[in-house]
Amino acid sequence: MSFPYGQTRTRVATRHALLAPDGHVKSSVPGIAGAATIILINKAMGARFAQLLVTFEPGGRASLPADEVETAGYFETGGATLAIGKLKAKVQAGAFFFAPAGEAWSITAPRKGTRVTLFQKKFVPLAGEKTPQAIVGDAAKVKGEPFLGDPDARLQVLLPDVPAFDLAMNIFTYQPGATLPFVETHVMEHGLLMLAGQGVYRLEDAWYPVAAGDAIWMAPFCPQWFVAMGKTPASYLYYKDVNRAAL
Ligand code: UGY
Ligand code: MN
Repeated sequence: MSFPYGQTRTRVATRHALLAPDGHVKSSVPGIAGAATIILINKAMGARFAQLLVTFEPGGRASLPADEVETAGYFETGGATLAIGKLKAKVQAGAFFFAPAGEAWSITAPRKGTRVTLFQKKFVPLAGEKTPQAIVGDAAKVKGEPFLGDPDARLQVLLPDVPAFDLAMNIFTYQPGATLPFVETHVMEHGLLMLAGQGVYRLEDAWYPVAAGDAIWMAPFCPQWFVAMGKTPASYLYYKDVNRAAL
């Protein structure tokens, strides 16, 4: 949707941002071809990770080298062939993956309109822990657990919650009227994509109406809270950095 008179819901503040789809502009990203790629969040914004939204045309591909960057991805629509090192799989909407630092990965043969979110960061090794292994999974097979006891706010933890991983990728689904139980303020940074529904997101001292397609950046210690509104459940995919030393 575009708005007349130069209006938009997009807001980029120093320590948080809301990116509404009407403001998207494509970028050319090395390794990704035959696709519309939107860099939603990166270090130019103040973040320590990148969040990309990639919508493939038929014949498009992403082919990223083995380097110090790790990637967690989620297929929102469509399907493709995914290869991470020696691991190869045909995936569909709802699939997720983790490509560790040091392994090349690719997405090929995408169906038209295949939309993938990528979270990328430089891997921070942990003494005594091996670099995590490649993962391909299906979010539909990951049980949503009640968040802090609330069965109407369910969290699917897509990647293993173990010290070797320095990032998490989760899906949070709220029934209409359900909320984050309190205003969270934490050291972990978030990148978020609204997958379905709508609601209101509090970021620092501002309250934003949000809906499917919106992306949000929350810097470390950005106070945050969400309420799902409307008549259908709201859900979002999000990234957070985890499991590393405070100093
Ligand atoms: O994992 C989290 O910190 C999550 N509860 N935050 C959020 O949904 N904004
Ligand atoms: Mn949080």
